[in-house]
Amino acid sequence: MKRIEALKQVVFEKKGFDGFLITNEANLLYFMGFPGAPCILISKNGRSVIYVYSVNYQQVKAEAKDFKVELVKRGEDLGTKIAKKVKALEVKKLGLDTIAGVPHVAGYLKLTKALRETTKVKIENEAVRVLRRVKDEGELELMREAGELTSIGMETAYEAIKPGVREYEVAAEIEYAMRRRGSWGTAFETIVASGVRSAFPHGGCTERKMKKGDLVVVDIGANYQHYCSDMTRTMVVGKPSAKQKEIYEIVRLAQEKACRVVKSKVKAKDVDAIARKVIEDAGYGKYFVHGLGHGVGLEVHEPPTLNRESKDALTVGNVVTVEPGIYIAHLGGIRIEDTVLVKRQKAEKLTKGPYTLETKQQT
Ligand SMILES: [Mn+2]
Repeated sequence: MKRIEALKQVVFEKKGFDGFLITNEANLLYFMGFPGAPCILISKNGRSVIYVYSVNYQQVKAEAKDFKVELVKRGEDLGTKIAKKVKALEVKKLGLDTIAGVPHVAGYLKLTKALRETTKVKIENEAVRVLRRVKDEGELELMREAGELTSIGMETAYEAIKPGVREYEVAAEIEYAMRRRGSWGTAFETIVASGVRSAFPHGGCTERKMKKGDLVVVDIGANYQHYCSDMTRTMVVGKPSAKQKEIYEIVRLAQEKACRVVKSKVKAKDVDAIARKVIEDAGYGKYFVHGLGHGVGLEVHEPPTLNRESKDALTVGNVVTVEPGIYIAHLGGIRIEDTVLVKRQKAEKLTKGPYTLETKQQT
């Protein structure tokens, strides 16, 4: 309920709305703590209402004690029902968040049409984002656990990678290890990209068999009670070559230097610049083809953004990734990534693992 109160403060006091409709899935999780409802309506002059279809009615009723729970009956239209409520509450200016940057189109159109004479409907995404990018202690506890589980997964990757093993087999070992220790699932699709495929930053995972000398990019994340983590290590099957070690060292240094400057009040683009400079100075600037990092929380990619164009400044309680990489088409790719918590001084790493190309299977 504290979070709803904080949202009311922002949207009603600062932004001039008198009603707000939450429809974004991650936002709903943030305010409810569990999935299962299509939307929440909050208003200045009434109790917050959770709308729910009959399939989840009992659960929501049991768990969402601070809300009024409204059942959307079979055959009843959600948009019409909300419009009626908005009118009854005499909401004049209704804010609305969106799903993946766009409003739920059909519902949005229906709502604006139904309310065209009584209520102004306006998309407002910043309000919840501003709240969500600063994690509270409860969230941090979950994110530390997600980081812990991810680190266990990575340890498994160091043990599983060897000549002849397939990418999906390594992915299965990783996910199994995380699950065994309490992970609720993965934060995103596990990446185990070997050989030439390691040069694709989002290489996914195929049936390719690993060969001696292959670089392998392993990018994984556990999900713990809906909170994500994100971590990458790069390994070599068998013994790394001098060239692979040389490039690895550049990426490692870029990552270390960037991690060291992550703290409150620092500009996100300056952190990107520090990592980029290490890679540029070594002559590999054009092979670092993405931004340095992104916020992590209920979603694996959320604000703030760490890249050259970012206008974000870091604040205490942000959780972000630091993930420089070098990708060379014929040679392969190397990326090192940790999820870190921004503090007043030195950042706290939520993912932990060795910074080495060498697997545990040196045969
Ligand atoms: Mn990432």
